[in-house]
Amino acid sequence: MSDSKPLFPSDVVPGMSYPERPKLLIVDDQPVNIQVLYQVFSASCEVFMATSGKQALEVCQQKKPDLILLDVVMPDMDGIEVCRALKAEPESQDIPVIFVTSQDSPEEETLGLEVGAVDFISKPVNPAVVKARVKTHLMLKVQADALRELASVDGLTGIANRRRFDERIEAEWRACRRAEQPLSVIMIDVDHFKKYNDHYGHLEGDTCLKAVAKALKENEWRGRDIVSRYGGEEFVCLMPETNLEGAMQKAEAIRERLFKLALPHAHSDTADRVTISVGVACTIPDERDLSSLLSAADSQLYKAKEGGRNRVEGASV
Ligand code: GH3
Ligand code: MG
Repeated sequence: MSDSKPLFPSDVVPGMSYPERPKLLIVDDQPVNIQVLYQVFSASCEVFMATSGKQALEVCQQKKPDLILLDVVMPDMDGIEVCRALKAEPESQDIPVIFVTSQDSPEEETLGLEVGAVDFISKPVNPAVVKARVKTHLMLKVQADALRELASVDGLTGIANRRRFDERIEAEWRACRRAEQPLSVIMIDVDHFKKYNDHYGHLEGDTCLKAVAKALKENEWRGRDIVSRYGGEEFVCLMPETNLEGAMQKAEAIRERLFKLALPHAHSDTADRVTISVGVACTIPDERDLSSLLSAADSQLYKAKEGGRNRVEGASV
């Protein structure tokens, strides 16, 4: 039954990149059932297997599969519970889940769809049917990912937008709270930007913002850091598992980099060029609202402005 043809022809949708070997997780407490599905997909997909709900969640965390074929009836944690758990976590909620079930009652199917599954397949599986359905849902996943990506990018500068930042800070607040690690925020505001617009015009203003975004982005960031446009001429960086000292160093490097870029600003009261003021805040997340961290960064930014601009201020909260 197994053939080595890739799941997607190379030209399904121009401009969309489909994974060459999508990662598929097969979950069933009966190894013989896994075997059947393995035969169908081993040639075209990278296949991972789990024989319990708990193991399935572990594999998901480690391997980040593109799609899950999930048995409903399993001892201990059943498929419905596994699906609920996956949909409750931002990291796994977008992975499509297809239930594979031997008892196809409408009630069970309804429950499965309600907890977030995208489809149902009956056992014993028909290889052609399961392959076709998996392919359909993998394609939809790629397209949904592309849309999500588009929705999280700032149109002017091409860096992450506010919406993406809000999502990330919420997730990292929880992650750092669990790990009892510090979370830092760097808030950046262009100095005298109103005068820049007034003097050079709004289009030049836009070009300047693009250059600032590029300079920010080009710093060396760690994997979980994000640089985003917070709104107008304000930018914000998120640095998980980074203490105040580390974030202050980064902030100072950013300020200096922009200064050295020497974008002329003839009407700035601060320098002969475009400068930024930077506010840094760091905390170990707890039961407080994450807005406490953002308003602390904002206060530090205000302090930097008051203190003469083109400078960095920071505090732990
Ligand atoms: P300060 O040094 O105190 O930050 O002064 P400022 O002039 O930078 O601050 P203010 O908040 O008074 O003005 C911000 C200006 O940024 C006003 C607004 O027109 C401009 N601005 C906001 N978004 C954009 C944008 O997308 N493009 C352009 N060109 N200008 C923008
Ligand atoms: Mg400003």
